[in-house]
Amino acid sequence: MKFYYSPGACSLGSHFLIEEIGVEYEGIPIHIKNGDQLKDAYVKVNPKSKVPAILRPDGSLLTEFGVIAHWLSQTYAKDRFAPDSFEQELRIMETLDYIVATMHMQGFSRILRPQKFTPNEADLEWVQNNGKDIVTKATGFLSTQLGDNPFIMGDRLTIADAALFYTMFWGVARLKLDLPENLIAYFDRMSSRPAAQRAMRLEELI
Ligand SMILES: N[C@@H](CCC(=O)N[C@@H](CS)C(=O)NCC(=O)O)C(=O)O
Repeated sequence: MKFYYSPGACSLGSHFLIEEIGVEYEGIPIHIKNGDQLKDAYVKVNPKSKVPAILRPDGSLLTEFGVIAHWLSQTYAKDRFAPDSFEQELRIMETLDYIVATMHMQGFSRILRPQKFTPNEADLEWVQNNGKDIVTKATGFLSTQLGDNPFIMGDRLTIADAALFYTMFWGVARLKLDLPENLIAYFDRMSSRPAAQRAMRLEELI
């Protein structure tokens, strides 16, 4: 299995999950800061020009964070990640999708890449503030959901934690946003897990 990632990008959440599950893989860095995702060599692999992507043992490519996480967990660690019920499965997907589609794509993207949302230099700060508002609302909601639990879905690790881990890597470690205390403590706990330490070390983030 080949795993395509960019150091510190959302693929960090997939990297964490792969390490947590303990499956064998070859990690291939695609440096977004150098535009590697747009170069022919990678476009041939993934025409979407995005990370994460996984070239599976059968030679087929899988993309999209949530789909990759679902495939990894159900293929390599089914017992550990099996939801207790259909309702719980829905809630895990609901949380993961909110983190990726709203908090990451709508919120953090505006903070980290404001130039993608406006051609006007004068609007960049407005776009970033708009992104901060989206992240503030999302983290407020997720902080309430987390409460005093160790993980976002309660007392066990799920694929939604892989999504919350990479977004909190941005919010806590990289941007040092003013976030709810339980989410900061959550990031500290998650990032000290051996799998997170391995993933961050391989991406040269620590
Ligand atoms: N919907 C995709 C989004 C992936 C995505 O936006 N990845 C970013 C890195 S965090 C990327 O590859 N950006 C490169 C670019 O936009 O040129 C997913 O869920 O995997």
